[in-house]
Amino acid sequence: QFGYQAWLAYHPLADEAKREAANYRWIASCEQEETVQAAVSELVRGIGGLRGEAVQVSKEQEPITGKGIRIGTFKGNEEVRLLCGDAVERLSMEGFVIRTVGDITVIGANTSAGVLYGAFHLLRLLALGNAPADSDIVEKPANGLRMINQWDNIDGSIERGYAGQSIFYANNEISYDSERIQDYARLLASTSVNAIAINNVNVHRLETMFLTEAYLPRIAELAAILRRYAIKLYFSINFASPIEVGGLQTADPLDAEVREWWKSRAADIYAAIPDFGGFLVKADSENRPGPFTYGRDHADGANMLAEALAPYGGLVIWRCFVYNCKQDWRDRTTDRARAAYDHFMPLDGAFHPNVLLQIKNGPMDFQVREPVSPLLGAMEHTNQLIEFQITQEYTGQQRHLCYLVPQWRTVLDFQTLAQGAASPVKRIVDGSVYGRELGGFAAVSNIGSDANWTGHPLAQANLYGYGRLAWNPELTAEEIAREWAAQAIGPDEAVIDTVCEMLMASLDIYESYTAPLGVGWMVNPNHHYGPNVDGYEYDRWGTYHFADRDGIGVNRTVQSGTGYAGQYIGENAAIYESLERCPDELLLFFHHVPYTHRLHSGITVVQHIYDTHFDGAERAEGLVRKWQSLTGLVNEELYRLAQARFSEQAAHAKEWRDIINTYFYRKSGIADERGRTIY
Ligand code: BDP
Repeated sequence: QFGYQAWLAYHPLADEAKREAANYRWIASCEQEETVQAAVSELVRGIGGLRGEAVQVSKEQEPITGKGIRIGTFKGNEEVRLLCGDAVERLSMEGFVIRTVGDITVIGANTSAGVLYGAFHLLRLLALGNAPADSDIVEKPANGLRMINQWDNIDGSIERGYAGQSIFYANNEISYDSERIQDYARLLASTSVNAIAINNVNVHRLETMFLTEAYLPRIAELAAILRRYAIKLYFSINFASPIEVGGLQTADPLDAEVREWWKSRAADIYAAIPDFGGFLVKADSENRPGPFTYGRDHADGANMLAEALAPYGGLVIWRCFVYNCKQDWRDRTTDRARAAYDHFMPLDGAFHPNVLLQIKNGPMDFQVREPVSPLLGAMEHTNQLIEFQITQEYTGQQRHLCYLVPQWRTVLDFQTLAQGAASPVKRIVDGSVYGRELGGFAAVSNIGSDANWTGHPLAQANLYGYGRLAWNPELTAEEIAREWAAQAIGPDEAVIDTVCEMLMASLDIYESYTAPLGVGWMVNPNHHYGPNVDGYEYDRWGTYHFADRDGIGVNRTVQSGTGYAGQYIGENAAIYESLERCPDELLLFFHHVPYTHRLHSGITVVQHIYDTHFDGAERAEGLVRKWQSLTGLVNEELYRLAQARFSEQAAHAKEWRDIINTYFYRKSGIADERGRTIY
């Protein structure tokens, strides 16, 4: 079956020179430590697959001849340390060295995690045929925390999951196939992920009990599988646990009994899982309990938990997705886009050192196009994690192709102007702009029990790309696409070119036939799939386009709108505030304009809507033809699976086109300049 091995498929190398580069005869390691051993087994598996011949594992003492690998930590393997030379001095905790010394390639690191990353790095180079004959590589991750959030529920369902059921739970039990979890851990670790929160941020009744004896032993077993791959386990907690689990009268974060209760829960958890990562918390959001109930703020809530976890080195990851989901649009200060900043900016500096704020990439909710959250970069004295959504809730639900790495790159490269022009989002979240020790990436996973993990086989590229960017946000979307395609699909250059072209075009195609000019939200309520222009327009979720017969868009200016544009720093605020300067792709996010308003591109807003929707649907059809050109060139199952999705996408893109175009034609009464049929 195609896809289970994903980018760790290790297709045999056909090219003679590339095979020669992978021609290792032996691997030597003298450490029993489990993560070092995991690294050794990965090398055995990977090199064996690439060269189609088994590689021998050897103990350090044996005489070894021919080309081989020595691998280990500097502390545990003297030989490795010596071979790594002065690179040893330059390494961070998770970094690694790969060096060729004669016949030997040495992989060395300060920690076993670094050793594992080094092994995966070498394997990637070999699989891509990029391994230099003379390696002298020193790598370290840009971000300390590289986290995955599972939105899995204990009943086996996954909130916003599009690839089957949970691999962690079934029938209201923690229930899993250890091998599958291990393979997931391998996939994650190979891209650099080092943390995972194992349950949905919306914590239901049974998951609230995770911090009790009823569940901890089983969770500890999960943690043990993940630990081997250097991944720390976290779970999401329910802020009202003291009441729901502890039988207390209150969950008030300033109540002494409540604080004690959390401290003893932390003691229990760490007794079961000594390296437990910490808590992920969604509070006072979409009907979840939180500190507001007690008249306390989010720093009070987070700090209470932080105090309980601090003695063990645990972290509190506190989400900033806090807004009023029952708002009244007539009150302009309740603009949902403003909410995270309004709630959290005043608390800058109030959080304990082991708290990180997890901030969605945009101010709304993972739309195909949003501006960058103005909270990123605004809080000088607070640790920040950026949150992406790998699962394609609003971007085609893994039925449409939508390669998200280009979107993430745009976000990461955005200049916040926090400290002048050298403060892009990537430097904010890695902690370097404000000299913060903790920071990084979090993202909602897109996997499930489907044999190929992600449903749409090409959606694997998003999971892969996420981890790669978390390690190195300088990698381009194109490089990452090529890496994924070559490793997952195979080494045929023509195939790789076609697949990359499709991946690289996909975000723009999807944006074209869905929501125009940054307006977002034209989807069916609840499940969020398919076009529905007014789906959210007249309810209280705060997600509006304000289209009427005269115009469209949300006025978020300071001068006459909600004031949201003013949350940005300096020139950014000025650009978004100005109708003339605001970039086209975000125009309707910041301004309400007549349909006849001319964009920088020279065409009117309504004509832009028509053009992009015709064009997007056509290009979706083009994806079907592109994929057909790969008939017989890729694995049959892969071909069939993707083909079905591309056909569905093309059909649904037409539906999007027709519904959106018809809506705006009837609202505006303005005909398509090019005379195409709109009903
Ligand atoms: C939204 C999802 C919802 C999540 C929420 C969140 O629709 O299912 O619970 O985000 O991030 O995108 O908490």
